[in-house]
Amino acid sequence: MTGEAPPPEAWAAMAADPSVAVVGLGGAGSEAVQDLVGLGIPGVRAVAINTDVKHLLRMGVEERILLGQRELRGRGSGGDRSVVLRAAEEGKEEILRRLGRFELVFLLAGLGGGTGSALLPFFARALRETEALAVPVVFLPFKVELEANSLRRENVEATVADLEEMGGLLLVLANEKLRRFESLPIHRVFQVRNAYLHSLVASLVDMIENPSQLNVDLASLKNHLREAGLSTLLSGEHHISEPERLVHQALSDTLLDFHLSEHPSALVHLDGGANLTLRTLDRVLHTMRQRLGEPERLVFGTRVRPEARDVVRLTAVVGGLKPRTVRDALRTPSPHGPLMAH
Ligand SMILES: Nc1nc2c(ncn2[C@@H]2O[C@H](COP(=O)(O)OP(=O)(O)OP(=O)(O)O)[C@@H](O)[C@H]2O)c(=O)[nH]1
Ligand SMILES: [Mg+2]
Repeated sequence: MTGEAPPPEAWAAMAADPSVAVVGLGGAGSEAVQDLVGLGIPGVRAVAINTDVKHLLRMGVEERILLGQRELRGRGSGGDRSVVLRAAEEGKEEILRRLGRFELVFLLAGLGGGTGSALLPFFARALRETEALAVPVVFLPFKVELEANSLRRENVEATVADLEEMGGLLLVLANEKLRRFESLPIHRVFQVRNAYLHSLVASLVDMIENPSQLNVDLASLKNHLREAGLSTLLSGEHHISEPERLVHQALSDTLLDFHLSEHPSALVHLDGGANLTLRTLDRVLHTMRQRLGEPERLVFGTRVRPEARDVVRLTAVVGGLKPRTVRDALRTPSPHGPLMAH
């Protein structure tokens, strides 16, 4: 045991201590973290880890960690995962000391380069030695980036295989899905994706951080994930008058890639105003059951916040996904050709 329990005077400080971290690994991951912070998630610690010092210096993130200083001299990995893994092994203890104290750690990386692709599964696995629940978030490169580059393709495939094997909660955002925004400038396209990711992260953090009437907390989430296998996170908001549309929006209007198996499971949380009734909850759960094809397990929670007024937010951790999820996403046909072609 670690000494005496803190007295009541210290409880407020304990409650204010961030229990969630969003960690960017490599260039794309760090940029996404920077966007998430810009959009604001109260009480979340932001960290960027990279092998590229110039990129790291550009990041306006609270904690920055440069890995592999001796071997790589801050110049990035050049796509070589093995050199990054050696650096990760050296920095492992220090990073686990910093990250292992959080309850929930989102690990973000764009796959295909050397740094993020190597670090993401490495730290997702290493964090299992701690109390923290690691949630990998991966951005899959555009197909055209992989077609002409076998090193990138290998990096993506190896990372994907590793993450699939680990199971648990995994968010996959395939760049191919962003083609529906192809008339926007490219940096804006990534911002749209990051804003979507922000809404997912914020709704999960809110679900586990704030007490509810029918409570779903971190312990319930961990329990659910133990049984659920490979899982994803969905969320949506809609006017209370149409609970069915709310479910449809969360399940269909998503930038995530996932494939349900015949035996999915779901942990569902509803957050709404004073007019959130049992009838609304029933309608949401009924629609959820229909859409998921009678899930084997359905856990739910609700919270009433009068300030939410007529808007209901649904957060769902859907499990029992087919393990080929990520590879399928990479095979998505590109309907409009390369992003930059005009
Ligand atoms: N820069 C950037 N790349 C993105 C973004 N989203 C997805 N990606 C993809 O992320 C992949 C990996 O690129 P980086 O993040 O730069 O690679 P890295 O992890 O820093 O690895 P190295 O630079 O090789 O050490 C690229 O193939 C992009 O397709 C984004 O928002 N910004
Ligand atoms: Mg890089």
